Formats: sequence, structure tokens, C-alpha cells
Amino acid sequence: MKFFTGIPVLFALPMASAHSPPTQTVKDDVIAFAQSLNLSTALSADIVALFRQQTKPARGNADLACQITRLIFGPAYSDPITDNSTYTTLADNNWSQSCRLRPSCIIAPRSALEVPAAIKLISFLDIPFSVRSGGHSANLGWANTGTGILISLNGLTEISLSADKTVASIGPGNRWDAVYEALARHGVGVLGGRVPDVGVAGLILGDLFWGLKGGSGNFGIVTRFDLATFPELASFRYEVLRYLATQNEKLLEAQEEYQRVGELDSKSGVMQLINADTSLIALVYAGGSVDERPAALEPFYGVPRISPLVGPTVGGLAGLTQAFTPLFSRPAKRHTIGVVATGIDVALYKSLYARYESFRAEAAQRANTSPSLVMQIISKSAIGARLPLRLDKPF
Ligand SMILES: *[C@@H]1O[C@H](CO)[C@@H](O)[C@H](O)[C@H]1NC(C)=O
Ligand SMILES: *[C@@H]1O[C@H](CO)[C@@H](O)[C@H](O)[C@H]1NC(C)=O
Ligand SMILES: CC(=O)N[C@H]1CO[C@H](CO)[C@@H](O)[C@@H]1O
Repeated sequence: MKFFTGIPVLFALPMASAHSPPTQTVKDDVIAFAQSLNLSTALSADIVALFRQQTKPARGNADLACQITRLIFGPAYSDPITDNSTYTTLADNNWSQSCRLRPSCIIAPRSALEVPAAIKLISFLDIPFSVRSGGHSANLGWANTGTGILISLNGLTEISLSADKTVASIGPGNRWDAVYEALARHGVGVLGGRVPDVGVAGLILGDLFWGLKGGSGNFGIVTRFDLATFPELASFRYEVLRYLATQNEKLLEAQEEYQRVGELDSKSGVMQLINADTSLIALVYAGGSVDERPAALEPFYGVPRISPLVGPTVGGLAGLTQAFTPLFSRPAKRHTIGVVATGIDVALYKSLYARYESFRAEAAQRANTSPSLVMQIISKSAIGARLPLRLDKPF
């Protein structure tokens, strides 16, 4: 203190203000912010009061953000102290353990109108955040945050149909099985995921929609998807065939044959999954009857198989995805996923398969693992008809 004696007070003031912004400016900002939230006067005043009580800087202050959030959102708010059971359920609503984190608090908006307030708060205070639809991500730290606010969209579960049934309006908190079941009651379906508990928004924004492709939760929060419906998706032929692993090379040959010839019939589609002991091939065909094997899918019938997971059925996406449910084991595991895109080349498929087999054997010695190899056929007709990704053009 002695050192400063005699230094004019005038000098000391600017020093202080360089470290903490002048009180008045902060207050104006805060008042404008509180007013922008469209709350009652009393609630706005409470928010301003919370800022006044802070001893730490407001920027980046997750505790303050959570206190404000609690005032604004009431029962749509949870943290580990005030509502640990809701908090724990939402925080662990993970498909993959790799994404299990502990956010400071969670907001689960009950309507689209509540989403802007959450975003205003997060950006005003500059708080790390994460947005979750279904949480079906395997990327480390995705769909959750360990340092800020999780916005869980699980409360936005609208499913409605336009009067003429051509457009379904779907909230991002839905999972595909619920969507398929609800729409099947009206004789229509929408294009979505094959895994029943995948969230609607993660799949569409992660995989399908051109404008936000790859953006996942990073460019904005979609509060409703209006999807075109197709009656064909409520009633088509499907079956899920099962093969012993000893047939895998033959299956890859069948796949190549289908890709060269069968897929020219745009009514046909194939999903394939290679696991340790058995492989599954789901064969789908628009229209068709139980008794009639679609010629386009013939290559797969030629390979010796064991009893099917699902026999020939005429049904919708709800039934087909339910059949897959036992394949996606719970409780959650840790996942890692790698993807490579190739042209049609059976020699390459076989060498990828050999690589998979040696990886599987090696991994089994080190940990309790269950590697799968999935080959996803993106057909010419799918690219030409509706996919917005332009996979026919070089990246
Ligand atoms: C603002 O609040 C009023 C009253 O609660 C509500 O009716 C209105 O929809 C809100 N407006 C917006 C844009 O959130
Ligand atoms: C919340 O519940 C979980 C699971 O029961 C428990 O591990 C954790 O300690 C609890 N947290 C608090 C702050 O009580
Ligand atoms: C919804 C869900 O699968 N939650 C799981 C998340 O991970 C933990 C740990 O494995 C499980 O206990 C939860 O059931």
C-alpha cells in the first residue's frame, strides 16, 4: 500500500475498470438481455438480481447460467442437486457410453417457443453447450457436454399429419420407431433410420439433409421437421435372412451381383450386417407379396442359410425396425465407428472382410469387444431419385 501513497486516485480508477467492465454497462446489457426473454416483469427482475449477486465474472459462468435457467424453465430444468433423478436419466440417455458426460445442468424445452430463450442465455453468457435429439452418436463427447448446458430435445415429440396425409410434422425429440408406429396407423411412412431408437434430428441433420449435412447439432436447433410421406413405406415386402459366418465370402459375391444387376430394379433394397458368428441380410421390396421372391434379390437366396430372423412379411417400417431391436444390445457400450466409401469391387470387399476378421480375432484377445462390418449399398437409383448428397459427384 505504501508504494501507492501519493499516486493520484485518478490513475487507480482506469486500472480497476480495465479488469472489470464499468458496472453501468454490464447492468444495461443485463437488463436488455432479461427483457429480451419475454418473461414477466418480476422474473426479469429476479434475473437481474442474480447478476448483481455475482462475485465472479458473468461470462463463462455456468453456475450463474444454470441458476437463471432454473428461474426461466422451472420443471423443464434439472441439475444433479435440485432434481438428480431427472438429471441422471437425461444425462445417461446415451446410446454409447463414449458420450456419457455430466453437464452443469440440463434444459428440456417443452415447446419450440422455449428454445430461443435457452440459446439467448447460452450466447449471452458464452457457455459451452450441446444439443441432443436421441443421443445416438458414437463420437467421443458428442450429444453431451461435461462443462456447460445440455439442451435435450426429448420433450419436443410432436407427430402430426397434414389433412391430405402427404406431410408429417415431426418433433426432434422423437425416435424413429415411435414415428413409424404413429404414421403406420394412417397408412403412410417417412424415410428415416433403420435403428429403432435413433433420434429423428441426429439422423436427418447428420446424414440426410443437404443444407445441414454433417452439421449435426452445430448450426442451429431444428424444432420441427416436415417430411414427405409415402404410402409404400407403410406396406412393403421384407425378410431378414441369416447365414453362418462360413458363407460370408459367398455373401459378398452375392452382394456384388446384386449391385451390378439387381439394384437396377429400384423397388429393391438391401441391408447387411456381418457379426462374429452370423450375418444378416435384410431384403426389402416395394409392394410385392409374401409368396413371391423378388427376382432382383435372387443372388442372396442362392447362398445356403439358416433359419431367418424374420420370414417373408408384408408390413411397414415399424415392424421391420422392431425386428432389429434385439440386435442393438443394452445397456450401452462404448463404440467406435469408421466409414470408407468404395465403388463396386468384390475383391476389395473380400480384403476388407479379411481385415475385419483379423481385427476381430486380435481385439477379442484384449477386451470384450463385438466388431461388426456393415456394407451399405447406395444404389444408383437412390442417388438419381432423391438423395441430396450428390454421391455421384466427386467430393
Ligand atoms: C411471449 O410470452 C407470451 C406470454 O407468456 C406468449 O403468449 C408469447 O407466445 C411469447 N412470445 C414468444 C415469441 O415467445
Ligand atoms: C445423483 O445420482 C447418482 C446416481 O444415483 C449418484 O451417483 C450421484 O452421486 C447423485 N448426485 C448428487 C449430487 O446427489
Ligand atoms: C438409455 C441408456 O441406454 N442409458 C444407459 C447409458 O449408459 C449407462 C451405463 O452403461 C446405462 O446404465 C444406461 O442404461
